[in-house]
Amino acid sequence: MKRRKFLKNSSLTSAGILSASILTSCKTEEKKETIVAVTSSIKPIVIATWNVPNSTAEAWNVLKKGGNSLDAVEIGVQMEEADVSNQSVGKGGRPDRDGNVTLDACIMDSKGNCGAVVYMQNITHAISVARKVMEETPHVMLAGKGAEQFAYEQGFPKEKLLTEKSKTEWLEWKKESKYAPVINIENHDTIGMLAIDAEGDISGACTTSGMAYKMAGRVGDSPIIGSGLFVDNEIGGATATGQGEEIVKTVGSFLVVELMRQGRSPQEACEEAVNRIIKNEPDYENIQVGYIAINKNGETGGYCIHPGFSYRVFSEKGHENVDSRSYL
Ligand code: SD4
Repeated sequence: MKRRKFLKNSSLTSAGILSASILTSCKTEEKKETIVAVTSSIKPIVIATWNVPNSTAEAWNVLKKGGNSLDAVEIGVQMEEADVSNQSVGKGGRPDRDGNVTLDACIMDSKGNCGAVVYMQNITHAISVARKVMEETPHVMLAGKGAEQFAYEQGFPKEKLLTEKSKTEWLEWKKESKYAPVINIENHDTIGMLAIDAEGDISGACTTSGMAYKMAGRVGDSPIIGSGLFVDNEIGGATATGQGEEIVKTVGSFLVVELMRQGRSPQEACEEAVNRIIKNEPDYENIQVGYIAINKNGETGGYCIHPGFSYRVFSEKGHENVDSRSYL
């Protein structure tokens, strides 16, 4: 059989959708010609943990103009970092038990490059410092004072992150100093975001102030590549929220992506990753963990231990908040 292949690329539509059709013409020995059309279309999409419509809308704006997924996730999560009413991310975040707001963030692009900052103070846009670590240094992760110093060198302004509201709540907490994170409240709203652009490239970002009233020096899953976030451009991406210790112990986001590589859907992969935590953690009823995932085809999924977790999806089909399925 002789094969001739024709590749036909359509141009970008106004909605930012790139579609490619591969037409394969097969000539049989009997000179009968059959045309097999294989159509694959790349549709930009962005998803994020929790109900963060401003962030997903901002990221979608980048994608619909033909921007790349790395810019989309960075600009998207910056919205939450700057929003002082979100007390789990950036400025306004709840402090550790000593009253210091310390930020963790990481970013990963479609080529497998990544950058992270951990335990960084006084800088609002931890995600952008993480991106600078990725792009401007030979390293993957900078911590504490080193990360802060690097941020100043890159031109980031020094800012006070502890707001009056978070300070008042912390002072109230200090009266008993009981460390008992309230499910879906004190560990709520860490933003993990995944996007696919018109080229089909996937990037992800994750940023948080971590668990409220954590020990000084504590770092969770969110800035750890493979735990709070993982992207493999051939397969898909995953990101996490909730009690970071459990996510780190199971290398959760990497696990979700590897499960998708083995053929699971994003939904099935998130469910299996949560099940692994439950299997090894007798105290799971007092813990919240949520995963979201996206695969190369733009299919999405999410799963968590306790009800109450949701994730935001923005695609050409619209903008919606999806209540995640849960184990309990
Ligand atoms: C952490 N995973 O530091 C983060 C907390 C979180 O929504 O997700 N908050 O463990």
